[in-house]
Amino acid sequence: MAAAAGVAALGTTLALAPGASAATTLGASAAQTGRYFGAAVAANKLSDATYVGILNREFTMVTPENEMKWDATEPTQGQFTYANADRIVNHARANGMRVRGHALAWHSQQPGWAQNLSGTGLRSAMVNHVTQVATYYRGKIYAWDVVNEAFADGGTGARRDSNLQRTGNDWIEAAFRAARAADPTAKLCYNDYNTDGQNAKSNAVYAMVQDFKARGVPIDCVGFQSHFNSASPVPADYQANLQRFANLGVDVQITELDIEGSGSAQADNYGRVVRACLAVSRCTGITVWGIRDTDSWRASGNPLLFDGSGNKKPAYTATLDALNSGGPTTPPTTTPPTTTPPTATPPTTTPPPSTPPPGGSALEGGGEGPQGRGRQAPSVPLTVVKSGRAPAITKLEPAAPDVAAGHAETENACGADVRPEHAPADRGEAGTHLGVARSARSAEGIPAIHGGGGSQNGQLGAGASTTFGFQGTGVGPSATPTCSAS
Ligand code: 9MR
Repeated sequence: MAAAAGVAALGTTLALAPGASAATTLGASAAQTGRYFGAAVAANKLSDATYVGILNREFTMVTPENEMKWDATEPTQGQFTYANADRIVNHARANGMRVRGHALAWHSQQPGWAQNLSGTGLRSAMVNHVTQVATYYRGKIYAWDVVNEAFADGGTGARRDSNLQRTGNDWIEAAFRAARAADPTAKLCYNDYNTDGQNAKSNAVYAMVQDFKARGVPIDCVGFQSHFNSASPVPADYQANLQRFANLGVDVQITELDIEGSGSAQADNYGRVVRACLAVSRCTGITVWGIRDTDSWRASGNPLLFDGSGNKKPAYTATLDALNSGGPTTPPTTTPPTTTPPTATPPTTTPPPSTPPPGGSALEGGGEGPQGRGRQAPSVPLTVVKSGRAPAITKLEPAAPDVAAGHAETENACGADVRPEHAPADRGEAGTHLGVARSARSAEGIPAIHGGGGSQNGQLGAGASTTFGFQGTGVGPSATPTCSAS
């Protein structure tokens, strides 16, 4: 059987050495715990120097506030416009930030033509929309809010009535399956509000996620919007609620955080939210819904971390302090979907049948992807291209030992997206997943390696081509993780 390895060095700038001073930006501080800190961004503010200065300095994740919604990306049925969304995505990527996609299927902000559809016409339009947008951004999105706000408020635990819901109760899973097929590299999230504590609505979402996991409907994460004010305060059981979802085997993310108020009361609430996320190992990051108070959808409540002039508020300081108090010892231990480098280059030639590679050399190639900026958790895709008339790949795994002695912590995953041979990557054909993740963590500087799961393993047929890579998030001086296939 064949084996080949890609080798990556984890970033060295993330370590908070004993005695080192605390991180001074939200993104750098969150990265020390293996998490991101993001902001909702509006394309029309990317020409505002103050806004962009704060964005580039503080944040490691970006969510387009409106630019990826259905009305923005498909204003006329079948005609897609990505100019404003692209401005945000390109800005984020050029500055070392990742992107949360928001949102593929939602009852609100639909274009007029979709509002006028129903039944199978609307269902197929929705699935096509999900497929087209997720395919267009394939490889560029950390996580998609695949479905947004599909449950009703109040005590019923029912689905929200909407044109999408009236196409059939399975519309949510249809959206998730279409998203997975279009972009196997993105985490797929369900996102909602008033689900931040345990209540009838969050119980209903919980039951849906549990059902999806049981039936193999692809879902990787749940987003908790976390729009708080005096009428809707941070729930006492906020952390417990995040944890119970995480216990279902999904990541949890705080996706649209804002808290109305001022001074120390507002600051205390921000601190509580941050500490709750840090206490849940699968809480992978926090996004605030805007940068300055004046950028907020509810500006009159002054709910954000910077005032209208771009000055840091007490809420900012409380957030940074809470992030820094998390220290570098509590990384999320996630099992992400498989990761495929967007720049993967399938082989263009196949050896003639008369010259199959001898038994042990079915994999070849290699390369190193972008390191990202030091303040961001490094994501280091490597590619190894399998070519020729090779034996089937049925297993991928990180080769042990993959943690250098003395590392505080690391987390990694090997992944491959297997497409039918000759299927152009840019058309986004879906295929089988091959993937395995392994996390390792050391409390006393002695690496402990836990075996990866095989639940996402698929099979690559003889003669087919694929790429596979390594993604790591960690803190430490160096590492030489490898992916191997057999
Ligand atoms: O912040 C967004 C605002 O600019 C839009 O006008 C509004 C339209 O519905 O959507 C706001 O963002 C919402 C997000 O997409 C979903 N969760 C609630 C957010 C605040 O309304």
